[in-house]
Amino acid sequence: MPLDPDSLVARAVQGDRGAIAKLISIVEDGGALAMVAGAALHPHTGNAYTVGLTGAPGAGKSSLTDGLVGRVRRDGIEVGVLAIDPTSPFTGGAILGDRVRMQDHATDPGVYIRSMATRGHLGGLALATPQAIRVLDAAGKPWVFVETVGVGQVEVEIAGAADTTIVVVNPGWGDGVQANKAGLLEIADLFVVNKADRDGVAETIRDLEMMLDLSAASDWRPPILTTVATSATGIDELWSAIGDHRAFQEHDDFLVKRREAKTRLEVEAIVLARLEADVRTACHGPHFDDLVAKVNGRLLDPYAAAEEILRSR
Ligand SMILES: Nc1nc2c(ncn2[C@@H]2O[C@H](COP(=O)(O)OP(=O)(O)OP(=O)(O)O)[C@@H](O)[C@H]2O)c(=O)[nH]1
Ligand SMILES: [Mg+2]
Repeated sequence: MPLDPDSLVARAVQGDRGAIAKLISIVEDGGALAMVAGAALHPHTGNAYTVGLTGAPGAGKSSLTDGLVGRVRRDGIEVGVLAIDPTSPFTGGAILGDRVRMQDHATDPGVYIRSMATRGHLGGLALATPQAIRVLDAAGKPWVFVETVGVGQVEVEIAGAADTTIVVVNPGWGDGVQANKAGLLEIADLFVVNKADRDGVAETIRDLEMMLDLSAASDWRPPILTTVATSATGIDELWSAIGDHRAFQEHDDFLVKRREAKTRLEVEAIVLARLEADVRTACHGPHFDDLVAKVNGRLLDPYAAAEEILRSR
């Protein structure tokens, strides 16, 4: 298959799965080709509605996504799924068998499922994910689900960048201090207490309600739903709650403003990544070594050394 981004984009727009796969690999790799592909993609985007699902490892994000995909497909709507896996060094586009429990949909031409891992380039997954979403958007998927493990800051940010963000918890979530609780509370548009077949559902709902009471008032109070993903219980209600949140945002320009804020953050992150790359280049090599030696020899102070680097860029 030719690597020319323009022809890849033209084919992806027609729904060509090979071209979609190739383009996602290109944006996942980052680099010069990713920039060319991004430019070619951009005019074809802006139609997809994105739903982020995040939560602790094993909370049931993939099972819920699987249920939602099934629900969406019953209406004949096409859907794309990105499973972001920061723990894996690379995927080569392979579906991570166990992590993505969506084998049912693997042969459905209306569903495109892909897992993504960082390749260690600047900006990493935080910059690659919105570009991969744009590939699926350009390919005509009206809905894109993005699953991330809500452990690190970056993953929470990726999930929070969606149009609707679902935070998946399990009974017992309120017990003890958990990393990122506040971060997850902040990005949630909807809470799902999954594994509701286990004990402690009512307490978890009560804890969540209390935390919501304490957080700053806003126009949308995240509803708390309960599901048993393994038996598809509560999936219809979840899909309808997603629809409610979408309708709420599409009224009164909330979605337009949210996407504007997201674009602002994305462009800022790209600038930051480029500047970071510049810093790495500037703080490397014989000139830099020489300045460090001078600082250590008390011939120069660290600020003067930094000044010289910035001046000689
Ligand atoms: N009892 C019970 N088990 C569930 C439920 N939902 C998911 N599971 C099980 O929990 C395990 C993890 O489910 P996944 O859907 O892979 O969870 P995940 O959040 O995607 O996991 P990671 O991607 O690895 O972080 C699997 O063994 C599921 O079968 C549920 O509602 N009840
Ligand atoms: Mg998963």
